[in-house]
Amino acid sequence: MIPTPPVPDALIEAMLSHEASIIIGHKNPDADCLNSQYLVQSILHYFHKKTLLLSPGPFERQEIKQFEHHFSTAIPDSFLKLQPLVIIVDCSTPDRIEPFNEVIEGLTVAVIDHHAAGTDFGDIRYVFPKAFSVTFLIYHIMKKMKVPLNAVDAQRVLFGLAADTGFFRHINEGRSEVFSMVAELAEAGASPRDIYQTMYGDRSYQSRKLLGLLLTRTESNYDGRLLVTWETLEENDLYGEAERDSDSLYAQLLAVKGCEVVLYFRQEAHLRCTVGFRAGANSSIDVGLIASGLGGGGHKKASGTALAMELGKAMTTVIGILAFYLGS
Ligand SMILES: [Mn+2]
Repeated sequence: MIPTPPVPDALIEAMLSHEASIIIGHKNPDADCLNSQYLVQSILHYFHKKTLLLSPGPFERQEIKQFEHHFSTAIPDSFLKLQPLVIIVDCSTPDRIEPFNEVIEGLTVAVIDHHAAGTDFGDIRYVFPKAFSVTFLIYHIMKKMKVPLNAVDAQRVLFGLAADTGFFRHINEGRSEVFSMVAELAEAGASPRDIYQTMYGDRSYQSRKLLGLLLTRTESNYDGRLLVTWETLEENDLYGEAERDSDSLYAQLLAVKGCEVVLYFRQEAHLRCTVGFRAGANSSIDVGLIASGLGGGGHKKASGTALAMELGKAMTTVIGILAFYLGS
């Protein structure tokens, strides 16, 4: 196992000494981010503190739509007057919480995160890149603060862990601490089966058609070491975010023998493309580094960025950069 660093005393003191807290997650929230926000709220409610969940959204993806109504998009003046503590989760750079980064100026900021790259921002930091999810770190906070674990919170911790590990399949040997935690969560009432269904089930017929289309058009580069697929603006408009199942797409393409990196381009507007990067388990290529060089970010095996380019240009540019790592 890899030991988790102790929870900073300053974080606990700040949570207990502030009457109110604003809990912020990154834009384009995922399951780890949202569940982390809920868990921090649970801890603070246990201590009878006031909380505000804040998210830049959007909540278009199928698996998170249902949570949108819990999250505010602005901070009421009455709440700001309480001089709240700001707790930012799952976020490695302040621009990921725009437009809230300006509103919170002057307040004490705590950051709980597990990204390797990023900016050293915030007054109090509990950041451990080797944690598989932020919910994993928050469970440590709950234990340290002696907050009892109920079934709902156990499910949230497990959901974040499952989401950020591709349902545990990205975990290598020597990480028994994760499974010790899973045992405790299961004992407290968390259901891996229900989380699996939420993550991979309940998909529309259209989403399978889109997956088929993206697999069919995939192009192979550098002797099959790089696989590239894309979605045009028209397709992006037609299928929308709700039908997207990137995790399944990446899993299928990374399963190809010899494939080291998968790129998934999506044209979102005339001059805006997003690029998703995934690296295979045995690849030494750090796609987090490549994405951060392009103004994005993420992890060693999974990252993303957005480029102000049309699709063809974005593809040529990024494939060209990959030549440096894969080209012969
Ligand atoms: Mn995360």
